[in-house]
Amino acid sequence: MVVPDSGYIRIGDLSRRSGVSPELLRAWERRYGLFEPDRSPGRFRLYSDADVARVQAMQDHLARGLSAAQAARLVLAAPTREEPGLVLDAPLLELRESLLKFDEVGAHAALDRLLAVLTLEVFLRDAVLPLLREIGARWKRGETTIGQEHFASSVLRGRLLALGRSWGRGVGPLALLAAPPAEQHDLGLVVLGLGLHDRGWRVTFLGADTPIETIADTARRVSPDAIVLVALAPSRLKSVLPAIEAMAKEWRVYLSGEGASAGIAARVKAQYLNAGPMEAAGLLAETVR
Ligand code: B12
Repeated sequence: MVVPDSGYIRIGDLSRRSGVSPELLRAWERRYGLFEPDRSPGRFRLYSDADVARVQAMQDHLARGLSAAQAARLVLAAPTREEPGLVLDAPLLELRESLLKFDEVGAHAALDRLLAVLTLEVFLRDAVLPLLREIGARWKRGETTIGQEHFASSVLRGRLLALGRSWGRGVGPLALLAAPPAEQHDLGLVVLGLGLHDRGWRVTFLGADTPIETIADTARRVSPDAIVLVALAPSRLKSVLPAIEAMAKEWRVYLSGEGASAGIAARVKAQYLNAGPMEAAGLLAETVR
């Protein structure tokens, strides 16, 4: 039996901290044995920090499209992270909670803590990207409002762009990064830019919803070593294929994001960057020198 104020939490707190309803938490416990809570003297279930981490891991796997049963198998197979407040877990939970509560100051404090202990690569790969995907998955399930999603992505975007301040400075190869008309998702491009800058590249960032002639015009002005376009839906590339083909005759053009494919890239003689933004930074740095 456990003393209630010894760091253990009740199911309502676990639910509030994770954003998962108590009913679903009980279902995960019953069906998959995801937790084995201790009991308070009053027979209430008491959950530990390791349980909080398990819920978080479960959410990450679900956000990647796994079924609940598959996700639970992976979580149970992973070594338990018993220690609370491990480098990533506590500030990441704090960041997520702050963003969902529209608490900008709290979110920046959590980001400060993460940035103080993580390398840029780990920060982006293990904190920012999984969080964005989780927020997207929650929004799709109706658990997060559009306001929460917009707020979270704008706080994160601002912070990431601040990390990219002066990424145009230096002497390394230059990447021109843009999303074509109607494509609003540019966070992956920002992450790519940070990954490239970390590898000595310079970045000219045009971002979301850029007219295709503007991308070509900018390329003529800055002479990039690579142009990377991102699209999460194929339609946003298909409407501008002739212009991309013309650009690919003069520059090395890479197409990325879920809307790109090897087929589309081949049609316009561009390269298909079949990777997430962090891996893409490594690939580009390897191929373009
Ligand atoms: C933040 C966000 C927004 C923000 C974007 C802010 C910004 N400046 O980027 C706003 C609020 C504007 C937005 C709008 C919309 N969004 Co949105 N959004 C997201 C969210 C939460 C995060 C996106 C993100 O940056 N992820 C980080 C990227 C890097 O990870 P990823 O998405 O898993 O991408 C993979 C690949 O596509 C690839 N990749 C993606 N980008 C890049 C970039 C580079 C350079 C490279 C190399 C690779 C790469 O790498 C990843 C694999 O490792 C996602 C949820 C999610 N799953 O991510 C939804 C999501 C992308 N959005 C979605 C939708 C439906 C919309 C809207 C249509 C909603 C609406 N009805 O208005 C609009 C579309 C607007 C438009 N015309 O573009 C869907 C996309 C479905 C689809 N495939 O088309 C998602 C998946 C949500 C969901 N679960 O349904 N969104």
